[in-house]
Amino acid sequence: MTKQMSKRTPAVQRRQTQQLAPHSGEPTNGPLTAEELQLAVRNHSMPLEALRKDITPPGLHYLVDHFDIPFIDAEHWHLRIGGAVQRSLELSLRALLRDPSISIPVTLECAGNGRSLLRPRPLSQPWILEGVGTSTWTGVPLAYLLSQSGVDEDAVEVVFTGADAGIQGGVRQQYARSLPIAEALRPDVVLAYRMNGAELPPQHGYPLRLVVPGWYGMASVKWLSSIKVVTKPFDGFQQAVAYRYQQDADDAGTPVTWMKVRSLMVPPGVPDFFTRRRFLPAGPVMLTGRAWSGEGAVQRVDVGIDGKWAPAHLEHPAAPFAWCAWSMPWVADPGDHELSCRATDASGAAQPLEQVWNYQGMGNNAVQRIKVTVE
Ligand SMILES: Nc1nc2c(c(=O)[nH]1)N[C@H]1C(S)=C(S)[C@@H](COP(=O)(O)O)O[C@H]1N2
Ligand SMILES: [Mo]
Repeated sequence: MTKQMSKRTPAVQRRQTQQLAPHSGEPTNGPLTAEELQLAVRNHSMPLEALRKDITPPGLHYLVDHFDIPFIDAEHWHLRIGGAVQRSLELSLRALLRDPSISIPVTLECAGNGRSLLRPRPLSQPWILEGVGTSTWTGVPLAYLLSQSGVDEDAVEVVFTGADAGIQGGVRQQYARSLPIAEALRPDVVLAYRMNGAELPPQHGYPLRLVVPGWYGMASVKWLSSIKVVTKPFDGFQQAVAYRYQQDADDAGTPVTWMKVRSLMVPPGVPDFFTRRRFLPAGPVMLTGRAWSGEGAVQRVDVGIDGKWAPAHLEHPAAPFAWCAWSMPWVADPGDHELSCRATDASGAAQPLEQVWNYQGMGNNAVQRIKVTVE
């Protein structure tokens, strides 16, 4: 096994993977650590009651910044497009604002969403279930700019580098990710300068970010400083080491790409402050939520009441890569109950009832379970 892995894993990548363990720690069943708390308060999630809205209201969209937020002076900022292109470009924000633009509602979800529910728990940003949000992104289609620069025939990927820098897994880096050329040329991949009609907030990538509809959030590079077309697959840390489905630290694994199918429910009733257990009166209640998938449109959502499943009513999404609303009436009878929801997409994939574990805690789309007390 080790031999086979070393054949598939470049030496530099293996060295980086080995460095991952001492810096982030082995998965644990122990209590939440101070480091996880520190990450959790910087990188906030979306309160589940915001699932009521098609578009997540300002400030409630989830947030993940690996390093520090770079505060960029847009007057002096330029986007560089180069590498395997016919014409290198250097564009100011003012120039980009004059280019053709699109506005597109997109549901973004962090690939680590659900991580802290895994047993054992991979140590990183300790998402529970709410690492998600939907915004309308406005900006220039990436394909338009790539057509302006002209892409060489032997191009295989496009590398996006952010202005934020730091150290992860012992490796000093600027946050950078790549996309296969075919994905980069999709008409709906956008270089966004507006979020829900307003200027991009500093924490969401001002002055310009990439948005890749359907992919987990790590692909949507914020604070873009350069775009480079390359003729060999990119092997930067966030591509080759982080964001992989691995069984252990030495497993080269497979890359994290499209969002898996998931549904979430607005917890009904009111919460207890400390435990967040839900309390509601007996009688009819409308259970509602949202569902999405990057791998194929959501086709059904089933709602489970104490393990008995029934299909929910499903609405059409506002756009192909925006979540859709679902609802199901329930007559709550007194006592303790467990509510859950489970989506199935056009690829035939359904959310698992039990966890599917991996070393980095990626793509845990196991069904949500909500404990309620009906009074
Ligand atoms: N430059 C840069 N881009 C980034 C990140 C980052 O740390 N730096 N985080 C990524 C991750 S892991 C996610 S899930 C999304 C989060 O986007 P949001 O904070 O706007 O919700 O941004 C991605 N783009
Ligand atoms: Mo993420």
